[in-house]
Amino acid sequence: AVRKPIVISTWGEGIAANKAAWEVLRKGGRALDAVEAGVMVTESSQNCCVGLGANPDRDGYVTLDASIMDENGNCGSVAFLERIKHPISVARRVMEKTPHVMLVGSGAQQFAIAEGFPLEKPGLSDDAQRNYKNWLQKSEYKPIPNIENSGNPHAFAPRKLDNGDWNHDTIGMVALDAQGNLSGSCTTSGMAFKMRGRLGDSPIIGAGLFVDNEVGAATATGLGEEVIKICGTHLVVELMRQGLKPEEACKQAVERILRKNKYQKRDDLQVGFIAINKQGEYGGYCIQGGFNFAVCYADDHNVLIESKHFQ
Ligand code: SD4
Repeated sequence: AVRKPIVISTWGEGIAANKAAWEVLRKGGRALDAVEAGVMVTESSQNCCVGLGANPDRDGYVTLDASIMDENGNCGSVAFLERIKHPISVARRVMEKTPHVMLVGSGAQQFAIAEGFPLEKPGLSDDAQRNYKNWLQKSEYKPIPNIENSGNPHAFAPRKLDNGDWNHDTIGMVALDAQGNLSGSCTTSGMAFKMRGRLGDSPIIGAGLFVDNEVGAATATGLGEEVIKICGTHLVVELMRQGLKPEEACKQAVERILRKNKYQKRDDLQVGFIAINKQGEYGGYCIQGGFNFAVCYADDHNVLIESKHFQ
């Protein structure tokens, strides 16, 4: 039997995001509406690391990336977007109201304003301000692995940022609705203290997010550069097309990244994928322990699962 509707999303914040998505799905709503409503919760959350409250780039500006994809293979994305609270909704407008797939930077911001999105005040949240000040002391530019809790003795110890948040900056969500249609969303502030202008995988269709309504849907988190290099979520979906279950497809995509890195243990390398298929089966896989994802398919079933990781 097909398990539907179902929604899954990355990290601990996925629980709250799933809740909002579930409100749409349980009433028979469209997966697209669910994945937008879901990640908007994370974008507005004050104590999280996605959206305008997040850590800035190394020049001190918060720049946001987001993408969305529907059951018809339509997609929209925004990148390097500043001072707009809900990049995911702007991405959806790009998909629905323009002949384009991606808008970036000031063009994306102009479009958002023209669509009625408020231009928020510049500046950093108190937490981000503090994190940035700390970072400036050394101004060290290197990725830090995204980890929530560490089951892996070889991985970095779990880390909390000064503001108490776990160190990750993205939410990705994929859903199957009661009609059997798939959609997905992904929204991020990108890697903290990234170079100005840097885009990660999240706004790139086929990297941070991919949906094929015939097969399944996948989203990614972690070091975006590595996800882009293998067209990560497109690969996961194509592996499911060949018959792999979601977890196995995620695992093979992770192994592709590791193979490219010659299986060298790199403490700065974390990538996690999650995926669902048309049957409502789901799974995830990551490089280092400490990646969780949230799974919801009933009013009383919204749980955090620790992803398996490379050993
Ligand atoms: C990026 N993939 O911009 C994002 C970062 C991330 O948890 O997932 N952080 O590369």
